[in-house]
Amino acid sequence: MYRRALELIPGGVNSPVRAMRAVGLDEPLFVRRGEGAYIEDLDGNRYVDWVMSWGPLLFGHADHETIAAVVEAAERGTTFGAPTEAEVELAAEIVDAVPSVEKVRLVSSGTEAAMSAVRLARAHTARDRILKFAGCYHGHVDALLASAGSGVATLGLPSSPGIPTRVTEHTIVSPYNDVDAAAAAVARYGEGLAAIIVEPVAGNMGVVPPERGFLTALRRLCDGSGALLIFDEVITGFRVARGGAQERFGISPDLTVLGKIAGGGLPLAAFGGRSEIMDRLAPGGDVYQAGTLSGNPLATAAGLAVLRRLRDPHVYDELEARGARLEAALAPHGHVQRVGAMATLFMTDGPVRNFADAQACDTDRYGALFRHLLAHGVYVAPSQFECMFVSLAHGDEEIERTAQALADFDG
Ligand code: KE4
Repeated sequence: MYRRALELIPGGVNSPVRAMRAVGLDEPLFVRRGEGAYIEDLDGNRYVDWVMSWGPLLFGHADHETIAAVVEAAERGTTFGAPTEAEVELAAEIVDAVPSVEKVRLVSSGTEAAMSAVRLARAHTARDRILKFAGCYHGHVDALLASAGSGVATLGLPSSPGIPTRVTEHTIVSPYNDVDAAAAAVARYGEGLAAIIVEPVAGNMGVVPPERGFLTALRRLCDGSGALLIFDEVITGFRVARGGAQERFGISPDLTVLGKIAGGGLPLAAFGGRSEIMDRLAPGGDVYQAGTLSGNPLATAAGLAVLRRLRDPHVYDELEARGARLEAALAPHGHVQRVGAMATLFMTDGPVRNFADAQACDTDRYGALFRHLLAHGVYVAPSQFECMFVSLAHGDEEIERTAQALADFDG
């Protein structure tokens, strides 16, 4: 199947990390089905799945309530390109859950949501510059695919061919968890700064929690410079708390980017914030943003089937308890960093405070760990720089299987 895929799809995959090259495999896993905390490959092998499609599946694969809602919606049509009641209901769930969001626009991917939030911030402030943090990923947006130049807080360099340098010249890249560097960047570029965008708990360099005072400092730097604070909560939204990291840490951003869990596993993402900012969007405002499948009836049905269940606070007690049990199982095998139901086992003595620390991990050893766990029926992220995602489908049995496979690895 991979040979056939390679003839038809670049690299045989529709997203690079799936190729599993970062963990030393020359052939990726092809999944036939998922069920609860498990996936099954084309050869019928079953694995405890800690990737869970990179975060969307808080109730596990093929969760019955979600499937039933999608089937019921599909029987009434799959897309209309016109407003539906479900879009309004999903918007209401998001507004009710996420403290800083008064209005929300639904889109189809996290990339689209981040791109739109940046455009809106630039319009609202009539400024061009964006400050982002090395190791944070906000989708493959031209302006945000910028890596740090030499030095600490520098104008970004395109991190991919095909991106004009004049696009990333407006992007400043600073080290995560470094308040002084961020303050220096704002002091140097602040008058032209439209926004600071940050993963409030970083997930794309492995789990790197914000150190005490980091998010508060970013809020203060935005207030002092007139820039907007954008929280990219595509991973953390509805995961680290019902109201995301902004609820957990008590910091209020100006715009929030959401995805993954918000769509219940279907293609849906969103961006939202105060009405005075969001109302700049077309058609009422002059900032253009659009999408054929935005608010798609199947995705909104899946999102509603999930988000409505998150009103039960026991959900987060359970996620925290299971996350803690996973952390205890991982701890003897490396340096673990966890926030709620997202964790990473780093091949280092730790701590991992930023991207440089993460890059210093023994990625060869992580690759060996990945291959060993896969051979023992446990599927973790095929990259050291990703998360393990705990769901309500992961119980003691799945954690025990993982602990046993890990014990064999060290043996
Ligand atoms: P998508 O465009 O992939 O839906 O979302 C982009 C995005 C935005 N913001 C954050 C914080 C994200 O983590 C992501 C996407 N996450 C990656 C894995 N960490 C998706 C996996 C992939 O690229 O295949």
